[in-house]
Amino acid sequence: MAVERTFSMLKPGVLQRRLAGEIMARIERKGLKIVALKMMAIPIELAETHYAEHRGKGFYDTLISLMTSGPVVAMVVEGEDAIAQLRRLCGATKADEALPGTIRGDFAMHTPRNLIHASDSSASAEREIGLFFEKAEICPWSDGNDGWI
Ligand code: FUP
Repeated sequence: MAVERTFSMLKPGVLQRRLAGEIMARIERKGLKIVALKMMAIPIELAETHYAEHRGKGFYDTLISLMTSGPVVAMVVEGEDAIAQLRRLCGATKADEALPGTIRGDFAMHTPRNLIHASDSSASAEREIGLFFEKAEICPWSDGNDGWI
């Protein structure tokens, strides 16, 4: 399996619910590596660019207003098959379809408040990492644990 980088973001509400540590712990325990991390308030233009594919849909205005309603935690996550692995950890987009054991399945009651974003393809990952991080903000590291994980 190829080592990939993916973009992830803990949405507004996660810090307020004191769930950031719990969610990041799940990502770490899986064996994925956090190689960039920052807390930020997203300007509306960035939220609109990030979610441009959804412009015009019924949930778009709510989505943009929720995404700009408080700070997010943005991350670059690295690992073998990281894009699909992280999507599986997150669970289905819709809160009533996300299975128990997944982040959304365990903590989200309502789809607009589904807690976490994770890129859905390598093209999205590359685009989204570029939107949120400068190259110098990505900090690759090695722990010699690869054989154990
Ligand atoms: P995902 O890739 O799982 O984050 O899902 P999408 O890109 O399809 O949707 C982005 C966000 O829009 C979701 F995380 C939540 C919100 N959304 C809704 O509120 N209602 C919908 O029917 C679909 C998505």
